[in-house]
Amino acid sequence: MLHEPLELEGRDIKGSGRIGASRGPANDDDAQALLENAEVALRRAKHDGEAYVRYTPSMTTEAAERLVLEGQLRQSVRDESFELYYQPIFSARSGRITAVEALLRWQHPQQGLVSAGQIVPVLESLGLIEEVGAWALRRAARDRDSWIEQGVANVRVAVNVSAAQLRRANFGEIVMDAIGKLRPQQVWLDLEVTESMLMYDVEASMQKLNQLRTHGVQFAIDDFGTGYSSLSRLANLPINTLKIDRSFVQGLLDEPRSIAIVETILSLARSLDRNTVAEGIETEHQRALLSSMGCNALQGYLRSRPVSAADCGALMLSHGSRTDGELRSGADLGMEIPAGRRRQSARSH
Ligand code: G
Ligand code: MN
Repeated sequence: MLHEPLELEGRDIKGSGRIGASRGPANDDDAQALLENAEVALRRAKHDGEAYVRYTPSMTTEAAERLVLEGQLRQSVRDESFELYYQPIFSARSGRITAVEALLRWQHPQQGLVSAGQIVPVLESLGLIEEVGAWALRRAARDRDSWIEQGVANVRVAVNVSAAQLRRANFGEIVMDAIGKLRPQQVWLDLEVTESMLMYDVEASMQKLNQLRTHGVQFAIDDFGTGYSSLSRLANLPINTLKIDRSFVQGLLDEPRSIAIVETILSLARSLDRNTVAEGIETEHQRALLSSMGCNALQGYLRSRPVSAADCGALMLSHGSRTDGELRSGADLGMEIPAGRRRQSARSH
């Protein structure tokens, strides 16, 4: 009803509206309280994109908890008190660490380390994601710099980008500002975006990606297979890597559908000349299967959970990703690095 057009001076005027309702005396018998509750319901309706939401008392508790969380997050943005953890990505063939993915973590005052999945939506709704996103790029650049100083080889670092960041007209400048000052001659950054982000405004996205590509930035599509990429558009996008979503990897054993999807993605990647990374490898069986299917690289708990920057540096040094050793198969994972070439690692535990 709210969405029906209104006729005004011969023209159809389209309006929209949302309703938040609360009922007395069930919810409250005080008019003021009823109105406030209705407003809580209305805010929920707007947030969830619903036309009509009826108030329930749990909404007040949730709203209060959210307010506390928002305050804490805003404070953390001011203090830059977030952390980046890194999860290695391994070559399927050699076992060597080829890249690491930076993952945002937040130190919750009571709950300990909270992961990106829980805080990114809140940061997005508060309009803080761009600031935190830029911080993550600066931090990733700095962490990489210190790994290089410790003797790690020219490792690539993948950083996740959120839709709000990519939508900005000056996305390219924001990225270059954040990373440009550090070893600008080195090409090391992969930005992970999702299918839906790219399909939102394909023309604009393409321009932004191409602009950054001229500076050596590469792109990966995260959680690939879960969105609705148009194949013809995909072929035109300057994407280097498809990251096969964890859900398909987990379904490989008992869902024939997952095998079919993974095979399709791998053959698509081959014909478009893109790299592939399988996410969420947890078992040796999954690793062997994906390697034999021709997937280029693997990421997951089987080989390494996300670890701190210091631990990640140590991991790379101990796995032979060193600048002082040329790329030899003997330095691949699983084979010992000759003791003489071993360097004191910075690992703290
Ligand atoms: O959307 P994206 O692929 O960037 O998400 C990465 C998230 O997946 C991280 O929070 C990371 O902790 C989690 N993750 C990484 N490897 C595994 C894995 O092997 N199994 C599961 N269940 N989660 C993983
Ligand atoms: Mn990712």
